[in-house]
Amino acid sequence: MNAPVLKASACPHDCPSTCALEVELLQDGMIGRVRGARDNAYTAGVICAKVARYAERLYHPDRLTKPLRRVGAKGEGRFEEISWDAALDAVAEAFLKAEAEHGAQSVWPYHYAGTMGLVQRDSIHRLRHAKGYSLQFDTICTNMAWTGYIAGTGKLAGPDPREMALSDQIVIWGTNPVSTQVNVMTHAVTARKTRGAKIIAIDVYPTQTIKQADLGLVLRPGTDAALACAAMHVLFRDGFADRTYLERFTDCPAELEAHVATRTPEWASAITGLTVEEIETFARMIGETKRTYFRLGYGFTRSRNGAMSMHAASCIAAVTGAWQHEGGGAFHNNGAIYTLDKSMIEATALRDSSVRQLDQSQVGRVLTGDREALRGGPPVHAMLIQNTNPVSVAPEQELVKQGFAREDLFVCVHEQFMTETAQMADVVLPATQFLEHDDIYKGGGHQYLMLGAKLVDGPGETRENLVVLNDLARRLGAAGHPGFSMSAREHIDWMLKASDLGSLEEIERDRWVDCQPDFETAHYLKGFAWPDSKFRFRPDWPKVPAPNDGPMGPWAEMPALPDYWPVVEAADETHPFRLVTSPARSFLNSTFNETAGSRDKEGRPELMMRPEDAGPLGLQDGDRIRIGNARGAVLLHLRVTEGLKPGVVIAEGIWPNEAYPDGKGINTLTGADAVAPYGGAAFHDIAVWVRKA
Ligand SMILES: Nc1nc2c(c(=O)[nH]1)N[C@H]1C(S)=C(S)[C@@H](COP(=O)(O)OP(=O)(O)OC[C@H]3O[C@@H](n4cnc5c(=O)[nH]c(N)nc54)[C@H](O)[C@@H]3O)O[C@H]1N2
Ligand SMILES: Nc1nc2c(c(=O)[nH]1)N[C@H]1C(S)=C(S)[C@@H](COP(=O)(O)OP(=O)(O)OC[C@H]3O[C@@H](n4cnc5c(=O)[nH]c(N)nc54)[C@H](O)[C@@H]3O)O[C@H]1N2
Ligand code: SF4
Ligand SMILES: [Mo]
Repeated sequence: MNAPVLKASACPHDCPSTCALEVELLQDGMIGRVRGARDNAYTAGVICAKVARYAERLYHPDRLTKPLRRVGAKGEGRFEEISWDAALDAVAEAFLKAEAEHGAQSVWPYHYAGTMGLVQRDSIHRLRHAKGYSLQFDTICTNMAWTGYIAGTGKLAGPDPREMALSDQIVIWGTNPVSTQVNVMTHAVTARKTRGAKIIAIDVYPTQTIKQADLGLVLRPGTDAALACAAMHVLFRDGFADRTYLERFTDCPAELEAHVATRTPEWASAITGLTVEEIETFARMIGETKRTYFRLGYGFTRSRNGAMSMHAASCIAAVTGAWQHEGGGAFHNNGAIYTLDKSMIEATALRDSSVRQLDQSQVGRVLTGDREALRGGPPVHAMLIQNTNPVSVAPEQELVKQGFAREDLFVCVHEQFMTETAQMADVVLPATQFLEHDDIYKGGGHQYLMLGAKLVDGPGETRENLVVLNDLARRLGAAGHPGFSMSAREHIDWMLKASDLGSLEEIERDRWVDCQPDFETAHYLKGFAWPDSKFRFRPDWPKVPAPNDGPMGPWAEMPALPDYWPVVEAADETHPFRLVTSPARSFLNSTFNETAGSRDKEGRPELMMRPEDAGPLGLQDGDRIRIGNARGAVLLHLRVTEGLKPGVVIAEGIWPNEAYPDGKGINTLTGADAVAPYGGAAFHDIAVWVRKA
């Protein structure tokens, strides 16, 4: 038998690793194993198990293959097959009707990052802008993390992530890379093996990453800024602060030093639940190791004080001057290194900034007519949804479900599977998967721009996002923009050329473009990205560059300097537990929870609780329990787990709602209130009660 042909691709999923892939193409035209590209310096041959077995998802018997129209009641799940023409006509008719009766802003195209491909993910904006439909304010994932990081540095970029392998110490903070971005571990473990580097991990429960660390700190949710301030206290106190660096590169070192003088390890211990000794050890390890790389994740920012926590953690590297050293500094995401011209994909010239921006995380409030969420405009009457599954992943799930059940709302969902959002739709369109269409991807957790070319045909009548949008635009009389007449390959070529990053032909040959800035730029050795070139210990929070109209949430009350800001949803007598909804290793948000390989590994929806908390409630391992708050209640099973902090409970994964005995998913409990200063959803900041069911 001939050996399979290996084809290059890139992982399309919403994961900072954006792995460079090698896909086996078998004799019969099917795909075999998927591997990490060995010659890609960041992927370095390693990918996660769920993508290695991608054939399971590509050839899944439940793939949508035909356009469908609802025949039963809303959400009942009864559909009939129709032709593409009939389906697109129905969508266009509903959109034109909504526009005629309630104005263009009553149509809300809604999307997210189920694919991270720049063409297939972001082409929906072209239709939005061409028609003047409502804008989407993206809040579900990155706001607190990005704002918090930029508050200090002025820019969303940092030291080359490959330098982790050259570091003497890696602090993995508020991310669980063993589960969520495996390549961080590759480089951290290389540093451990080759240079004896230490790995420090900080989380709210004993994750696999914590278990692999030399120092694993388990603290109370939402208290990271207290740990950061106490660490800085010790660094100043014990002579570890780099005063020359501070004078030259930071805005107000003396003020910071005076401020953290009262943020003692004892103070932080009472807030974080860590021992004074743990805090002292952590600070000393950082002080004694100049070449420390802070790999700051998203997890610890999904709290109402999340932007403050991110900023506080990034400040530590400025106090020790770690930024100066190869293998040192603080990294979160490399978004700002890619200077891509997306004007053709998104028709940015047609964007009307007077159009309202509706908050993606508040989709429940928007669809149930909350006036503030509607920004004073008309109700939403029609939606096109691509690459996201809000009925499962969005907060305030009870409102989301009520909203999607509205008889006067028309919903078209373009999907690969019959998700719980697709089940609520009027028209469902079958979508291709990444190996079935062309696209281009940029790594958030590294510095490559990568091509993922079409390798196989999609099943049945599946179509890619771009084609659906172009066809809809023609039916809606909006196809004048040249972007609506281009294929994905033409878009990629146009964008690369306009951005001065080569061409389609070149990236097809080379597979990726390494966009890493030079050492001095990446380490901010020519200064930070503010007018005065200084790192900001004292951010101007309402002026940190942000993607939306202006500050929101209780931003005016944010402390001026790094500090613990007690605005979390605190436990009280009625809600004595703090719930964190961490990612599951075998799922990726709601993706892969349709594949047996992933579901079998995850088991069932469970709540982790320490034995000392379970005992007084009369609860035992495996018990059916109910957890709840004012937003609703969820039924699941108890997993008694050692190593948690008192009063902290963890539910891993976004399981489908139907995996819970009463159909209510974990996001029944999460809130959609906008987090300061630029919005965002506090998925790990929830107070709940727990009872035997
Ligand atoms: N397997 C898997 N991989 C994924 C995902 C997934 O669902 N599953 N999701 C993808 C997506 S969309 C994203 S944005 C990235 C996110 O990737 P990461 O940057 O890793 O962030 P999170 O996955 O949100 O959370 C990581 C960890 O933060 C912890 N955490 C929660 N609250 C706190 C806190 O207050 N303090 C501290 N120190 N830790 C806290 C959680 O327990 C969790 O272990 O991962 C992507 N990769
Ligand atoms: N409780 C809780 N909730 C959370 C989180 C949490 O930690 N806890 N994390 C939040 C975070 S960080 C995020 S980013 C969100 C993400 O939540 P979602 O945006 O829903 O993310 P995914 O599950 O990655 O992708 C959604 C869908 O995109 C579809 N899709 C993939 N590729 C394509 C394509 O090419 N075309 C079309 N039409 N569809 C495609 C997939 O089939 C999948 O059903 O969830 C958030 N929700
Ligand atoms: S680790 Fe992330 S980017 Fe890499 S293959 Fe897995 S999901 Fe894709
Ligand atoms: Mo995310």
